[in-house]
Amino acid sequence: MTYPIERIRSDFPILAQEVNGKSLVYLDSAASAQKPNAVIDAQSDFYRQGYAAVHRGIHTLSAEATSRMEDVRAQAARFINAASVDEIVFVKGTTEGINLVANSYGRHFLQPGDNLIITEMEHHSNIVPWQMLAAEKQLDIRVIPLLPDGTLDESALPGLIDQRTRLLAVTQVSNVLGTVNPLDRLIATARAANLVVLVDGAQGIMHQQVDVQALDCDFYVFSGHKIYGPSGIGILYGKKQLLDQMPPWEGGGSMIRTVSLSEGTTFLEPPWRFEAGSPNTAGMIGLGAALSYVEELGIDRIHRYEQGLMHYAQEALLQVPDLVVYGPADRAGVIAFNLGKHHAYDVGSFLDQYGIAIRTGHHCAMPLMDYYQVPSMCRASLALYTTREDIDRLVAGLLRVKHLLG
Ligand code: 7TS
Repeated sequence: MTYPIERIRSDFPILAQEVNGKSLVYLDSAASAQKPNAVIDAQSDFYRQGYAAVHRGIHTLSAEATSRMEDVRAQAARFINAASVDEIVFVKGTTEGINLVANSYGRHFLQPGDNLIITEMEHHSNIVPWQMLAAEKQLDIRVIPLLPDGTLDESALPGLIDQRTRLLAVTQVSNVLGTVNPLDRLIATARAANLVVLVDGAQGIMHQQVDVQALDCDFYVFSGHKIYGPSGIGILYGKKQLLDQMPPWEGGGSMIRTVSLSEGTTFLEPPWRFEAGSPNTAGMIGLGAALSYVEELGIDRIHRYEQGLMHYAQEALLQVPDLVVYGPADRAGVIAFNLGKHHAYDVGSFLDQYGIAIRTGHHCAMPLMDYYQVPSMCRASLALYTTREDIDRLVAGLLRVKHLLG
């Protein structure tokens, strides 16, 4: 069956607009993806017809909103093949999910003198929470280094692990290089040493099938807004036996069993123990619609389409003189580059004038910029609605910038 790109594009109303007098070429989906009507409508219908506070209500709208929230939890569990719906915690996004693990699991189970392992390609949100924890608990952070081709030096991992290593936190896909990390091998090595493994799925979830049981990771985190859902909602998957042992991170309503001023508080079981306060219910409903949208199209089909497009982009970009592309040939979703010695901001600003939206800067991966010894990079990212015409416009835009700037 051919990939229904025209129909797909018509599902995303924003793509039809002009920016700076040119039809929009949106190549910034890795930062945040656009939303299909199904997501926009699910949220606005909820606000128009179904909105009420969850958990606390006896009235019909409240009970229905609660059951819709729990339906999305079950849907998310199926989407990543979690063993149980109780393993799905609603969070604001990847950043909050990682902070939850660092503050709950990390603070409770890691002891001064312990160490944990990250990689040189992590997004700041999979670095900074661990640095904050390390400072508080006197932990050592060890780093799997990059190789010049933008892959991880896997061979370094066994040498980083010792008796005091407790945890490995690694991204599934680099948000800058598009490197798809060999999670199966990294996790096998970590498992053999009894490490707990957290996978940052922010750039992985939308490009390929994820099966947390097959991966055998302990935690997997992703953001709704990168998989065509709303911002402000995400999922933390945690293995039940770990979540069960973890103390709450934030306290408040909806996460307690009893509260007594004299005897203190008892907490609900996971996942609710980790969901203090009134949640982003509309966001959850939008996320459910987004996961349904992706499921209906088929993640394997999306994967094949995007892979074909990526090959096309890699070939097409060869036409641009002095373009330096970072990262391995085998990549998912993103392609980072610099145009000669020109600053990425200059290149991005020119492209914006032509209606082409890319991301420029350090991409919240300053250690990776340090590795390549550049202050910034340009990054184009692909999504299920990206076309060859978008790539052609990018190439033509870059050729024009090159002509103008020299
Ligand atoms: N991890 C990775 C690998 C990411 O790419 C991002 C966001 C995050 C974590 C944080 O996700 P959040 O939803 O909690 O913000 N990445 C990007 C990006 O590449 N450009 O803008 C945001």
